[in-house]
Parts: sequence; C-alpha cells; structure tokens
Amino acid sequence: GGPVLALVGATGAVGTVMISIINNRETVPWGEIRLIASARSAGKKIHVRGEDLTVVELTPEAFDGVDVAMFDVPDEVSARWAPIAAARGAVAVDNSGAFRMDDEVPLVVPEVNADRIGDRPKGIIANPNCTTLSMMAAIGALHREFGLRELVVASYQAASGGGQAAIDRLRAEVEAVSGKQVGERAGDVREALDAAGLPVSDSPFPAPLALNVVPWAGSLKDDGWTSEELKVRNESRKILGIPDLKVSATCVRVPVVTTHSLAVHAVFERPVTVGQAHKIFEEQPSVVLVDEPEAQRFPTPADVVGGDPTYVGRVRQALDFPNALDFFVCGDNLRKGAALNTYEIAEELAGRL
Ligand code: 11C
Repeated sequence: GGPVLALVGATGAVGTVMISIINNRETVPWGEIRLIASARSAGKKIHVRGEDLTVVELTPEAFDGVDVAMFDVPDEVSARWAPIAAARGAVAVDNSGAFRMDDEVPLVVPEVNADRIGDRPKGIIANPNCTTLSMMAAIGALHREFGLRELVVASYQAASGGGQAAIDRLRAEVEAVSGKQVGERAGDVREALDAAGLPVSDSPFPAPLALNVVPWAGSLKDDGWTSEELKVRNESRKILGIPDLKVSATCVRVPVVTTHSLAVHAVFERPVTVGQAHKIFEEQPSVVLVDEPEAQRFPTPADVVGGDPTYVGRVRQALDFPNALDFFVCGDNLRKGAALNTYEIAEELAGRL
C-alpha cells in the first residue's frame, strides 16, 4: 500500500540531502520509493529507510506506476523529463528553474500557498529557487498580517547553491590560502590560487571566493541584472500572489559552504512594530526567532546549517521608513531551500492522492 514516490537525480548534491531527509522522517506515506538517475549512476545502491535501493536509469518506463516524481536535476533535464513523468500519470515536483514562471505550473511553499497545489493542469508543481525560499516562510507570515508592498534584499549565498563542484572549489581555495599572509594587497588571493594550480578561470565563481565576497550569482540578464536577482523578484511575486510587488535584489556569493542568508528590507501596507513581528515569527512553526541583540544572539550560517527552519534575527523597525522592517534571515539552501520544500510538497500530495 501507499503511493509510489520517485526521486530523479538521487545522486546529486540536493538528491543526497533528499535521501537523508527521507531517512530521518519518523514515518513516510510511501508504499515504494524509486531512485532514478542518469545512466552513469544507474546500478548504484543507496540505503533508504532500512533497504538498499538500486538506482534505476532515467527512462520513460521508470515512471510507470509512480504517483509523485521529485526532480532534483538541471533545468534542461527537468524540461525534458518532468512532462514525460506527468504523461505517465505522476505529479512531477520540480526543483529546477524550468517551469517556475509557467502560468500553468504552481510555485509552492507549503506554509505560504499550499492552496495552489491542486491547481496543476500540466501535472507539474515547481519548487522555488533556494535564495527566494530561504526567506519565504518569514516573509509570507509577515505578509499575511501586514500586507507586503516592497522588498529590498541583499543575499549572502553559500557555495553549495552551485552544486558539488562549487563546494569542492571553495574547500580547495580555503586550503590554498590557509596559513598564507594574503588578503592585504590587491590580487594576492588570486596569486595564491594560481600558485596552488587553482586559477579563477577554472572556477564556477567569477572571482576568488576564499577570503572574499563576490557580487554575482547565476547568469547575466538584461540591463546588468543576474538571473538569480530576477528569480528573487519574479518568484516572490508569484508565491505571495502579489503580481505588482516592488522588489530589488542584489545577490552575493560568500565563502560559506551551505546556508543562504538575506538582509531584508520589507515595506508593508500597515504600521508594524518589532514586537508584533517577533510574535508572528514565534507563531510560525517553520520559523525560529533568534533575536537577542543585547546578548549578540542572531542566526549565522555556521550556527544553523543542517536545520530545517528559517532562522530570523536582527529585527528592527526601519528608522527612516514608516511601515518597514529590516531583518536578517538564514536558511539551509539544500534543505528548506531545495530538498525539504520539494519533499514537503510531495507529502502534501500524498495526503491528497
Ligand atoms: C545558487 N540559488 O545559490 C542558486 C542555485 O534556480 O534552482 C539554485 C538555482 C535554481 O547558486
């Protein structure tokens, strides 16, 4: 008994976190869990809830009998295969960017807009980008109470947003600069990386990431914006159901392995106090408030990585902006930012099948 769950991309950075989430759930509603990956990974065995499951190759037949198929694969793989899974009767829950802005595909964060799950004419539900997701539980809760009008954010994004190769690169760079007197003269970090055989030209990042911050994530779009900055704008509007929400984002990569952070300036229709915001954050089950400025307690990636919630701190009423709050938010980009939110959508679906 129980519906059949498939995980496509079982061996990637997000797929691996997905398996640990499934393994750590107290109970699961699934009668069968099927692991699917490229031909290269097919045949591999992965331990899932007490069983060694063999990864099967991504083929149309792999979706036969599947009720919910979660996709943690690059955009082009999802674009091709999610419709195939849907045509074979599965609901595809896709963590890529391929369908997020499709009007016939809901973009879901369960604690914000679970009501959208049923409205899926293509049999596909999209999971937001990890940067948007890392703040959405907190923003959604405030929006319900005060009516969001404007959002100005700067992100502090972890290397793992770029996948395993990006994690490996950051670790290699940290190793290469370790113990060296660099960071004192323009270009000396690049020289240390060159000397270690790690030229920036080989990196997934356009500048050194160790001992640095890099104001770039994603690809170049019109007028100097990056894809990541436009995703924050477009996806926030769609998830919150505010098509004319004013959004401006600057996305920055920082030398953190996992957990994205955002500095948020949010403007509301109605006046809002720090006390009211604290109460709302405390009442939202998926948000953890860490905000004791006297004790210098606030969330940081190093302190929250691996956790499921969205962590919020540094909540302030913006001094020169009525109806506005400033705060800092951290969320594990591989968990709530990717695998966990996808799995929560799949669980919602299981309850409705
Ligand atoms: C990053 N947010 O941190 C990106 C990765 O649209 O799913 C996820 C890209 C996406 O690099």
